[in-house]
Amino acid sequence: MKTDINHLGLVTKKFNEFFLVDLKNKENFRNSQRFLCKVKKSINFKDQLIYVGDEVVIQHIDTRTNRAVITSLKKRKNLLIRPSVANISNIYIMCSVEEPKLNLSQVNRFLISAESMGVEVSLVLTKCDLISDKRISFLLDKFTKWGYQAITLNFHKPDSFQNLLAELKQKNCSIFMGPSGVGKTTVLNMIIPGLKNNTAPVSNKIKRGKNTTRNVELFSLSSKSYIVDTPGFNMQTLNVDIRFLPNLYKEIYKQVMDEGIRCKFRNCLHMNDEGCNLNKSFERYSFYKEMIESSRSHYYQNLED
Ligand SMILES: Nc1nc2c(ncn2[C@@H]2O[C@H](COP(=O)(O)OP(=O)(O)OP(=O)(O)O)[C@@H](O)[C@H]2O)c(=O)[nH]1
Ligand SMILES: [Mg+2]
Ligand SMILES: [Zn+2]
Repeated sequence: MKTDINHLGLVTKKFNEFFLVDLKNKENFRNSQRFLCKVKKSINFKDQLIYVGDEVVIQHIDTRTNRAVITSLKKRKNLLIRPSVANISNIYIMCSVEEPKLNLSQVNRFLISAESMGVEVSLVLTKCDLISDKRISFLLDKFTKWGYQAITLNFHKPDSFQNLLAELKQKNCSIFMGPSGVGKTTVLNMIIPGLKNNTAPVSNKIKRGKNTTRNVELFSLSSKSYIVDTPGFNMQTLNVDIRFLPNLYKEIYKQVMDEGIRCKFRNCLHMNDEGCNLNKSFERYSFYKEMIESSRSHYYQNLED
């Protein structure tokens, strides 16, 4: 059966010039709900590319071959870059407590980069079976001070995964991000019935992940909530305007917004003591300083180029 009616779809996967698109209203097509699509040739999307997470209109649905054509792109709420995903409502930064080892500076960079997207950010600590309860409490305490109630996951405690699933179902479109080998795909396999995506042990010698997941892919958790698995990657240089950096740190944001501290200069970067009223005795201040310094040198580098 072929139909020419417009249907709203969601891009779940992208490869070369093809897109996998799920129908948003599934009632009309009982069996085939996912279509392999190309973009209609005559359409000019003003040079916009289409990404996983985008809402699109599809036409010419062929239920025999499960093919269709994308005829327009809906306005998107936001676009994450590296990896490119559209319309994200929540970012879950995933880090393992061991294998690979927890690297605080890296956790911080992931968090700040996520915060710069302006969506809700959560921190997940995986592989908690590999450390003692005492160490877990220590880490939870640390991240509370950073401004995050970390979620802890443990292979051997299925409840921890079910709690996360319940939370994800309250959200719209969440994304799992973090280094390779921390267990992003493992979590998905635990919470989505029937899903058996490839996972791989971290390498023995250097305890690094093997970049098992190669593509960005979106999975449906319910009719309203989705989750995106991404390939693991290590953070590259942060691409955030230096003026926005202070407020991406919850410890600073809290002092400025809730406690109303004011510095002498309105755009104070809280680096020098002269006229600065920020209380700098919080753990991440050293990371903050480093970030400002390297952003500054990038900024001046770009001016020279
Ligand atoms: N001990 C322990 N191992 C875990 C846990 N969760 C995942 N692993 C193991 O960690 C390894 C890596 O897991 P993956 O799910 O492939 O990691 P990933 O984050 O998807 O990695 P990339 O796709 O490479 O980005 C696998 O061997 C998992 O079995 C856990 O809670 N405890
Ligand atoms: Mg993976
Ligand atoms: Zn200041």
